[in-house]
Amino acid sequence: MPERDLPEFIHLSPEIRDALSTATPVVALESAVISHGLPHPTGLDTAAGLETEVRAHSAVPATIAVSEGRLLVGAGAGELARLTGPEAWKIAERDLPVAVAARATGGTTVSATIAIAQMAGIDVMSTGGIGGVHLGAEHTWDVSADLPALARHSIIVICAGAKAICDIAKTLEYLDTAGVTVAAFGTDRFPNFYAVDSGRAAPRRIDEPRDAAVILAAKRRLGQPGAVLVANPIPHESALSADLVREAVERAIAQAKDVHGGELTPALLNALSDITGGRTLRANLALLRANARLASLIAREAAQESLRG
Ligand code: PSU
Ligand code: MN
Repeated sequence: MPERDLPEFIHLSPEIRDALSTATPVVALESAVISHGLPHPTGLDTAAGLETEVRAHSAVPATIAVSEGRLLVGAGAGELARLTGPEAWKIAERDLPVAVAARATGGTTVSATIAIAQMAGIDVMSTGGIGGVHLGAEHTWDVSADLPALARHSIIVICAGAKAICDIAKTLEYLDTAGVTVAAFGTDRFPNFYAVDSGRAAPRRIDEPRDAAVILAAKRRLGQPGAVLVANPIPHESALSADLVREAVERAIAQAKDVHGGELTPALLNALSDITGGRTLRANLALLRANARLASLIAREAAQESLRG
């Protein structure tokens, strides 16, 4: 969408405005990881580290967040620091209108981040793990809003799979039904966040950053809405074993059995870190960084591919 048509409550930083108008590669980053996904102040430090990682690979980071009802594309360090406050909301796509109206401040999840990124004209977004279909969803109906959002927004999303607390088989089935294009990077297996292999085959495989850009361009020319989801396995040296992850997830779910809604994911991630003596947290940081790096390489290709022609 041309920028002049953007609603008045969306604010692009001068750097992002300039980058988009000169076809400079841009990588959108989420901010729920600062407000809710990681302990404070690790989340804030990590967000700064991810921006550095993107710049080191010749792309411009656009961290997306909500500040007093303004949807920021390229939020500054001061604005991001406010996300560690107790009043910060966890903002999914459906919460955006309420956040605007209530002039709220908060971190955006994948669903809200890609909604805003698409409006701004950004083609690539990087996260740790997408939300998915939760284990036990046949009873709780807990399916992350990230999934239908991926079916609606035209963007490349780089992740290490779905969060380890999800039912990967059901998550893959949902993505199939919803028409989300899914490819693992450099592997035939669908990764499992902290672990390299979820036990499921990846729907498709790509081996070059350019492949992701060409696929999104083709998806758009076919008139298909929705995302290209690139599943990038955690680097081997940082990966945890599938058994360790499975046992920790079982214990975390038991600990958080009375937590529901948007609070559940942050509670489970915290419990996992406690149970594993911080090993899941260290793995989370490593995969976030690896995804930001791959996203930068893909953004460089996307900036060259004529994606919006
Ligand atoms: N994965 C993580 N840490 C996180 C999230 C995902 O390792 O903090 C966040 C992302 O912002 C994702 C959101 O979009 O959790 C999904 O939350 P829910 O399951 O409540 O939809
Ligand atoms: Mn949920």
